[in-house]
Amino acid sequence: MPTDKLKWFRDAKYGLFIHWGLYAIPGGEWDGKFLPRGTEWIMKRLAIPLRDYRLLAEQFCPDAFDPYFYVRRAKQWGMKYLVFTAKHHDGFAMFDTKVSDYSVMHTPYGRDIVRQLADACAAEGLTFCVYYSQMQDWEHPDGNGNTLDYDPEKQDFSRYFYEKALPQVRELLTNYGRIGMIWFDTPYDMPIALCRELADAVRACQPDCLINGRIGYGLGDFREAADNSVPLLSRPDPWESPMTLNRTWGYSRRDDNFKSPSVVLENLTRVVGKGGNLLLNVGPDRHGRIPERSDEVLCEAGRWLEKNGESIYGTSPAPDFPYLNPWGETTYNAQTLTLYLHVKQYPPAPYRLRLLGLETPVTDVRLLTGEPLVYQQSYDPARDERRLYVTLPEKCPDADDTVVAVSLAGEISTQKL
Ligand code: JFZ
Repeated sequence: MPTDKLKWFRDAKYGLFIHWGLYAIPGGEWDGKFLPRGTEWIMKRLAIPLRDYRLLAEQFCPDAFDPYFYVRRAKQWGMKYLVFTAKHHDGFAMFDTKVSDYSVMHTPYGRDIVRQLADACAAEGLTFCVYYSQMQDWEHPDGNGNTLDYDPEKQDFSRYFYEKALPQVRELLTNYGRIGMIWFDTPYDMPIALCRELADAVRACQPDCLINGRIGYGLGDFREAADNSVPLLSRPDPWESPMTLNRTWGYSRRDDNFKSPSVVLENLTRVVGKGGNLLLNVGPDRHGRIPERSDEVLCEAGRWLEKNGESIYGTSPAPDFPYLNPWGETTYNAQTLTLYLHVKQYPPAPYRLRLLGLETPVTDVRLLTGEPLVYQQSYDPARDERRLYVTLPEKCPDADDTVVAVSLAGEISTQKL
């Protein structure tokens, strides 16, 4: 069955997104102007002509880039796959491509970044995936998006598609070993026939390579949520939420609005509880260094995952409960019949947690660390209300997220309001 190829993705839960390209060099600043978010869009947003922007290639020489550092950190942070921007909207290839000179091979650095990351992932056992901007390309005369240097009236999108996008996608899927997923983006109004041709090319090269939802028209293998967004309801089919730690995907010299470890974990448990994966982004600087604050935040979240991973990996979509829980989120393991309560807002004395609407009988409640907890499950027939009360220890065990494991007597079911 073709659905099997999604298994690694379903189990992964947490991935590392890396936006890195020429835009890391200006880092959001150009000629005294500053871009507060989305620094990878600097060429377009600050209307930089291609002849000026492409000079950045002459400066590309990341002296601190170490693919093994990225890959080992991703593992330490608890992530199971890595998605790297092989080519973003600016059109610059971070890999060795035969169809264009606009690539990392024509920089002082001169070495294939995708190759090094692919090899490091293979050696370290992390699933390697590539991001490829299939529609927007601000370098090719016929790519979408560059209306400053090129006249849209004279553009022939299919020429760009057959000359650059399609052959580059084939290169990526042919020359770098197993690719777990290809991450397309901003399909806009790309003709559906070309989207189909692109998907067919991917499948012909690597039938098991997943295609994300942003190829458009539902041609992907799973759905991509809107950027930095968490759906309200649980979904049974696999999906992914791309998010960034601050307010930009590419490196920014000034943006230090980093999420705290506890907010990262809140997003992770929310997304995972609803059946999705969190794809969390870092933007390395011109040297290839990951911003220090990103590293700190992800290391702390990683330490939490090392202790509490059971409540994340291997879980299934948690059912929707009839009420929002003021204390936090829930995740669920359908194999072990365990419901995990992620307590972010620790209740004040008498340290009692309430969960409404759980129908399944509970057989045991304990902290993930093993400590048994006193609980009480009741049904009020007059109100048709099911309640579970759990008494937590007086001292909060983990301020970021204390996990309570609730063992159930059977498959979970919840009340609907
Ligand atoms: C796109 C890119 O333009 C951006 O630079 C970055 O790579 C990001 C991951 O993806 O931006 C989007 C795409 C989709 C939405 C928002 C921003 N969306 O659906 O809300």
